[in-house]
Order: sequence, then structure tokens, then C-alpha cells
Amino acid sequence: ERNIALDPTYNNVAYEVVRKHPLDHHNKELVEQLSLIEKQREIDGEARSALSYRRAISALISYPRKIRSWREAKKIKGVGDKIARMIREYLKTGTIQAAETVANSSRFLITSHFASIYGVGPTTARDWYGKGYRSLEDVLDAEGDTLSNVVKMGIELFPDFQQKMTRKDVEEIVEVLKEVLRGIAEGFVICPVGGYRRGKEINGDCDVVITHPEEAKTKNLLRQLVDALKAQGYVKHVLWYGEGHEKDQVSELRLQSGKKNSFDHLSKAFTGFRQPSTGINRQVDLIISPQSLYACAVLGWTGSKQFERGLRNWCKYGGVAAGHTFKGGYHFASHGLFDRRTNKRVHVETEEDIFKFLKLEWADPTLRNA
Ligand code: 8DG
Ligand code: MN
Ligand code: MN
Repeated sequence: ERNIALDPTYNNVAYEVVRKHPLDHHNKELVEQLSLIEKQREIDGEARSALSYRRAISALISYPRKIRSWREAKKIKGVGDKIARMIREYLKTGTIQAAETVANSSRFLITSHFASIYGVGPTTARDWYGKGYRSLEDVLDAEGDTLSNVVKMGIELFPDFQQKMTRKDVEEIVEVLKEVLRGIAEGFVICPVGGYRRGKEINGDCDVVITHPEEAKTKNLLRQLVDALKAQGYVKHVLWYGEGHEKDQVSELRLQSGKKNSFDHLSKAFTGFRQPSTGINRQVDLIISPQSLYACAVLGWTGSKQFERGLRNWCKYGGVAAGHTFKGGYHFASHGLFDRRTNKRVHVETEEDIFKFLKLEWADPTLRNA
């Protein structure tokens, strides 16, 4: 048995960016049960509660062995009293009653089904449930005429989108995209990000960041690419389309609250993409980045969401990692790393540069599954 007190990977820090979060970890069943509760809190609009579950879950993922006692659980940073008590219950009985309750709740099953449709958030899902709808047929019967186009598309694509993608499925799509990009110009670089880059076998969608060594080449690329994908029959549905801002405008825009789905200021389109080998429509998220922002785009779109939260907190507040102190005062986004005081961009070429600048040890993407 390793002495975890001496193990540098021992979970004694609150920041996800300092810890390792492999897909294969020691507390999977426990994490599965807590994840159900987290999801239920999320769908019920209890963001704070959901976040405290998520923090605990990430801490458990990074914990270097199977938890064996309540005392052990209580010492883990990120695990509060309430969740520690649930862990005690789990260790004693093999289940967590609160998780069982969620798993058997028809309200949860139906609202989470609604919320898994593209364009339907927790608020709409709860609203539909409150109006008495229990299936998509109910929704279409009652609201068919008033639904937004995006939600209509989401419902239409749902049977396809709910089918998970293997790594091979993602790779097939990336090859198609490479070919289409070659038809636009030579020299585009495409990086599959999201869960795929974190090593996940099973993925909900395909996220890619695309760049080119010449900045001018990415300027109108989103329009060109989406048009080409439509013309070649790959894309029929565009769920979201947004041109980013000019790079130099972004500093000014940094502190303005983004409108829905803008999240960052990169050009991006979320599409329904017909996969040639299966004929299934896949969600493909296309992110275009000028070369100078590529490192941030890749880091920001690799996730996980909780890892990204940790990264933003680290940038803002700083901390101590492996004996190095970082004082904070920076803002991280997929479109750049900024000094919060001056709003000036920090120039970084690679993901490694970003970690070095932030006084962090390199975290392989496969260890970012927080
Ligand atoms: P999945 O698709 O297999 O379910 O997992 P994922 O790849 O981790 O999730 P994702 O929803 O596809 O998002 C990929 C990463 O991109 C996510 O970890 C955080 C980051 N991200 C951004 N901007 C946005 C945004 O506008 N929406 C979402 N959902 N994620 C974003 O940088
Ligand atoms: Mn994804
Ligand atoms: Mn995505």
C-alpha cells in the first residue's frame, strides 16, 4: 500500500488543475451514485448544490485509492459534511438512499430526458413537466406550433444525437473535415478536443478546434466551412452559428457578460453532421481559432467543465502547487489569457506555455477528467 500522506498526487488541494483526474480511478461506483444526485440538482435548478456535489466528485476521482472509512472521506478537500455522511452510508450499506430516490423518480427521468435535447435547458424541462407533459409526443402535441426552431431541430435530431460515439466515429468525422478543409485551402490544422482528447471511449459529440498558420486564412473560415459542409451534403442542421469578434476587440469585451452560447469570442458552429459510414446525424461542434489563440482554444475546449472551472479559479485567485506560488490576477477564456488589471492578453504559443506561465505542472489531457 502506498503511503498516501507522502504521495504528491494525494488529494490535499482544492484545485482541479493541480490534481490528476484519470478516467480510470478508484471510486467509480460511489462517483456514479453521487453523479446522479448532482444531475438531479442541476436539472432542478439548484446550481450551488450541484456544484458542491461536482467538487466532491472531482476530489473522489483524483483520490489515489478506494475510500474505506468515513474519517478518510471527511479529510478530503472538497468533500463536505453532508457528502461525507452519504459516503458513510455508502460504505455501510452499499447504496446512498438519496441516489436511489433520484434513480427511481419519474420526475427526474422525464425532466432529464427533456433536458438532454439540444436547445432545452433545465428551466424548459421543468416547465414542460409542470404543464403535465411526460413525453416528447406530449410536448409536440401541445406546443408543436410555438417551439423555437432550435428546439424543433433538437427534437428531430434527438434519436440520432442520443446515440453515443466511439473514438472511431469521432476519427472518421475528423478525416472528413480534413478533406473538406483541404478543398478550401492547404495547411489547416484540426484538433479533436472535448471528451475525445481526454481519452473517453464513449462521446456525446465531436468537438474540434481548427486553425491555420496564416491568421488571414481563419478569418472567414467558419462561413466557408459550413457552406462547404452543406454543399457536400454532410450538414443539414445548424444548431448554433456565431462569428467571433476580431481578436483586438476582445480585450474590451472581456468583462461584458456573454450572450447565451457565446461563452467565448471564437467563431463556432454547432451542427448536425451526417456520418458517412452509419448515416447517423452526429453533433459536431466546430471551433475556429486564429493561430495566436489556438493554445487557449484547445485548452478551453478540452474540458472537463469542472477542470475548466478549476483553471479559471486558479488564474483568478492563484495558489500554491508543488512548491510554486502563483499570485493570480488573470482571466482564462478559450479566446485568451488576460491580465485582469490591464485587460492585456498574455502571449502563449502552446498549452505547455500556459501551464508554465501559471506555475502549474503539466496536466496531460487524460488527467483532466475532473
Ligand atoms: P461529451 O461531449 O462527451 O458529453 O463531453 P465533453 O466533450 O466534455 O463536453 P462538451 O459539452 O462537448 O464540451 C467540451 C468542452 O468545451 C467542455 O468541457 C467545456 C468547453 N466549452 C467551451 N465553451 C463551451 C460552450 O459554449 N458550451 C459547452 N457545452 N462547453 C464549452 O469552451
Ligand atoms: Mn464533447
Ligand atoms: Mn460539444
